[in-house]
Amino acid sequence: MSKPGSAKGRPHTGTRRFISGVVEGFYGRPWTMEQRTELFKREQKWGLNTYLYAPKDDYKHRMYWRDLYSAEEAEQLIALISAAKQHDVEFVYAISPGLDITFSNPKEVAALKRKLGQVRQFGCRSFSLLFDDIETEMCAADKQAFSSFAHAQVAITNAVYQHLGDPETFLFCPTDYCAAFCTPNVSQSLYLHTVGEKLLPGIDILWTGPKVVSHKISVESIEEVSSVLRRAPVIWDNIHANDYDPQRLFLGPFKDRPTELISKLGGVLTNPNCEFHPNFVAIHTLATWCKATTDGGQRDVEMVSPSPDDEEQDPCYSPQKALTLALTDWLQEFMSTDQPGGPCRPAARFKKESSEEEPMQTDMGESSYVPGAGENPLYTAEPLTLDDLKLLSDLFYLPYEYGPTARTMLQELDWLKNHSWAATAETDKTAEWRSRAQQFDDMCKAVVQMFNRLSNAPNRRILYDLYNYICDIKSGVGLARAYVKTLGGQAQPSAQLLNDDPEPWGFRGGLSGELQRMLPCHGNRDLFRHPPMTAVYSIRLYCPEDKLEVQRIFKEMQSAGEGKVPLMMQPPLICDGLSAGEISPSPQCALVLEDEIGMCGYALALIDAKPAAAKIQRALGDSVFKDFPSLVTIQVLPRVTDPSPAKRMIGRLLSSIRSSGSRGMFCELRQSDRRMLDFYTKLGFFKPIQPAGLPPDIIAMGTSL
Ligand code: GDL
Repeated sequence: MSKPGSAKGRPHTGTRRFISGVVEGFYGRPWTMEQRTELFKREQKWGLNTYLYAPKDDYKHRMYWRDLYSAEEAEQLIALISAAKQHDVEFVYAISPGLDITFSNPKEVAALKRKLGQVRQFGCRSFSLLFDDIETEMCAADKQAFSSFAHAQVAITNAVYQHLGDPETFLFCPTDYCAAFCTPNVSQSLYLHTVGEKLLPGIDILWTGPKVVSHKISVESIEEVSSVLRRAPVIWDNIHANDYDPQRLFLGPFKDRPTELISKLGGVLTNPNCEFHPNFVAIHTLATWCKATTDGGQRDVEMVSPSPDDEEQDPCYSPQKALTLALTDWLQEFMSTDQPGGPCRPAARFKKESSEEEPMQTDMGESSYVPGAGENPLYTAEPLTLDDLKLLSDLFYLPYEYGPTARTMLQELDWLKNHSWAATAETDKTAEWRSRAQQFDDMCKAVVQMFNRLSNAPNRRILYDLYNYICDIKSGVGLARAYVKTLGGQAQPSAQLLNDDPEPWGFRGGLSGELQRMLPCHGNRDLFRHPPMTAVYSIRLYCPEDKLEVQRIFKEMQSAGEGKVPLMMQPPLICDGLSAGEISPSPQCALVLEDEIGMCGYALALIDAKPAAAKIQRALGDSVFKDFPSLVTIQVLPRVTDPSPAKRMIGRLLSSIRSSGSRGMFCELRQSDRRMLDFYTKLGFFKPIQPAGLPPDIIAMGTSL
């Protein structure tokens, strides 16, 4: 496989050029012609060789795919295709006819050929047919003509490919374009097998990896799909795509794709953020990745031995180093003003010692305003720094990962919240609480400073693309900061955000946010609490030999949860006897959870909880046992970051208890046990109950069966 770089064609035999670059393939406002031309310049500079034109919401690419381009549009496309050529970038024109094409109608095939023929006249030599995100059910006419959807797509693709004279680059995007879409799986997918077998060998196939937005793409997964497709796929990478969530932007490095893949793929095209300018990092780091070689060949930058933070070290590519390189170049871009839309107000001036630039002034001939004695000094903006950009990237990192500073902020806020009892009362933890609160405040301040410096950067185009996101994060951080101040007993005006009648920025997210907060699973996928699951868990029935391990987990969790009041001074819970092995769980009502290390959790239940309550002299009213005769307890070690195994255990116990004829089940929790309180609350079906006879620090939650 030759290295990326040249835009010469892809010979069908011998060494094929590695396709590298960008696919404009997202939903939403397409990029402008000017931005695309800027992209070609960058691609050339960074050694990327391809641009795939596939903007989902461009009328004539998808919805009105049959319509030919008008003279004016033609002029623009001709200019664009020629700009790509000038910059040694291969322009691939994609069309998405799948929304309404009738594959079996020759007129439709003719329309497709006519449209692509027109684009060929514009100077384009490389094409692509995309069948992603469409209905998989064929119309009656097509069902008669083709034995499957794959057969229909392949027939039309092969016909168009041959009509265009077997172009050297021709890409096909299947409807099942990631492993998650394959039934029953990649190796047994009839659809993929048909595509692999019938699609002409000169046609490349696009693939997004295990998922639409793939966290990691492994060598094994590519080997598997390559053998089904009978060719190396070209990755359409959605790692930086943000068209599915208006609050997210991805400024982290290209990551979690081993460079060993380079020799196993036909290429990689990134489908990045909808906003053009923030894609600097996405594209720059992809270019660095593409330059990595495993054969010890020439490298522009030393990419070996990444920092110890890198979980999986790639001998040829360090995401952290690639990120620093990208941000260093991006900083220059922020500082450039040689374009319309640059700063034009005196407010955008910089402190003299830190910038060579003349203050921008458009007051045409008028002398600058100089404040007199006792008047307000002029606003001076500090210049943006590399650290600001590092922080920005950390806050808007990758879909499955926050950057290091963002992670620290989340951890610290979580700790401050969970130890808020130490904030005001004088305990041995109070000094630590205050110092950590101060550090948290400093981190929040750095975000505000970064915001200020960014909003004064000379390059306004980049700023405007980032603006909504940085405002949003500044506001979110402001709320957290106010909250910590409130916990620490410092009455700050900003804490008003948290009162009963907050401003609209105190409750964010609109209707969509509102709906999400109402769902019992809200927060289940928080990256902070539940990073993507990589461990495999198994749940099995408890047996008497498990007693010691269950006791161990119980003790471990008890000491982890120790708060202000030592445990022995707290009233016991009815379920403690179950966990401690003093009471046996009811048959079929006990489960244990295991991972590759060993037992990591359990869920135990009693169909009739009355005797256990009597054992600890808990005098609950009879009415409680009438509505909720059964009792459950669950513990899961902190290393289990995914909430689903615990939920599954509860689900299984609920059905066992329901089938025993019980009317309801309850659990007891200590008020200080926020973790379990949160767990039961998020399940959605346990509600607080207040039976008479419950000690003050204990909460009971119940569910009817
Ligand atoms: C998709 C779409 C793409 C979109 C992306 C992220 C492919 C092949 N198609 O499924 O247009 O931008 O998800 O939302 O990825």
